[in-house]
Amino acid sequence: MKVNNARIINLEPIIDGIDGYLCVAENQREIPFEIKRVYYIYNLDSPQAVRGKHAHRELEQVLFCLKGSFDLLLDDGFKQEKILMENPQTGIYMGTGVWHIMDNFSKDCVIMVLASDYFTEKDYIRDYDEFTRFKNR
Ligand code: T46
Repeated sequence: MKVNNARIINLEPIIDGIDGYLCVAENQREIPFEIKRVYYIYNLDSPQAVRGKHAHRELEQVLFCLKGSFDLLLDDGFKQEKILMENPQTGIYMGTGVWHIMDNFSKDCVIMVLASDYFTEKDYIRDYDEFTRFKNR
């Protein structure tokens, strides 16, 4: 990937024929950190819905689009990359200091995020100028 501190994590599905596919994501294996929190986002019916617009100071996360699709814009302060999230096997690892914006959600979109720590608002950088200063510190 072009953006620093972000990469693709491909989960190899266990294919059970007519019984469907199964994907596994384990601590410190497919997921490169200890998972302390899982959250999911759904009910993205509005075409105007936009989420993210922030970066994290210390949190690491892996995002999966379990159903439907959305666009994920990543920005490391120098380079930007837009990824179409539409495959539940494909996770995006976002390390510290990656500004991200999520939009263009399909109505049936379900996003799951695995995070390396508990929620704290202090870890968020929600102002782009502050993000630029953080990256140039
Ligand atoms: C991220 C992207 C991918 C909590 O109270 N606990 C939580 O664990 C989370 C994730 C959120 N919240 C509260 C904080 C806000 O008052 O829920 C509200 C919505 O959170 P936010 O506006 O940050 O949602 P998104 O979708 O813009 O961002 C979320 C995560 O917060 C963020 O860490 O990287 O998904």
